[in-house]
Amino acid sequence: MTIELYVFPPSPRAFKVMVVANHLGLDTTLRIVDLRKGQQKAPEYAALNPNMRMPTLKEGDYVLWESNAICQYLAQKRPDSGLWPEDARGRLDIARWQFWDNAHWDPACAVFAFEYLAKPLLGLGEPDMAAVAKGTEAFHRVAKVLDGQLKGKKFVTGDTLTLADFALGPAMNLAEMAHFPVEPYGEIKRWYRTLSALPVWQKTLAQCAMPTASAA
Ligand SMILES: N[C@@H](CCC(=O)N[C@@H](CS)C(=O)NCC(=O)O)C(=O)O
Repeated sequence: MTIELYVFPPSPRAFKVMVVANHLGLDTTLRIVDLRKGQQKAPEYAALNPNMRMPTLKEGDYVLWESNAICQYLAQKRPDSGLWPEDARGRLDIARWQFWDNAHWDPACAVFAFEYLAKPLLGLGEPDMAAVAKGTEAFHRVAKVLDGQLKGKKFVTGDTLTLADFALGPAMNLAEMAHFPVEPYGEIKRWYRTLSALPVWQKTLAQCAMPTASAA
């Protein structure tokens, strides 16, 4: 049975589930939810995801939302991948970074994505520099934590690629375009260079090019 992924591909939260599915070699069908057209608010979609946000996974009658939960669901289909190990402490180490993503990293990055990318895309006017200044403070606070964690490690939890990298890396796809103040963080930049050099990362980026108006 194919796994349906409801996504707006330009979003890092869509990229996150798409890159994990690609890495695992899972058979998926992408269903485009065009946020520019408000398709997340369509009654059929809201019936799947009452938050009226994407991504959402559907496999037969089973429906799951929240990108990091979707990544866990996908990874448990390929236990040998190492993305989501069986041992409790290894798994919790990764889950801790997924929670940290939701609570701290994603919201810090989202300020820049909203001000510099979503606003022009949705015709919402100029960036609010007061919001950017507040976001810059929040970004430095979290970036210091991630940069420190990455010292002496190839990936977030050690030398193995896990769901922690797939949770935190996708936001960095926007770093340059959305002016993330990432310059002082050499470890984050080195880690992201490694991720973005993965063939599966490049393949997913190519899939995530902005859907045209007729693609929905
Ligand atoms: N914590 C959620 C966040 C989902 C989310 O905020 N998605 C945004 C796009 S990046 C969305 O669909 N927004 C539509 C809206 O706010 O109307 C996840 O990781 O899945």
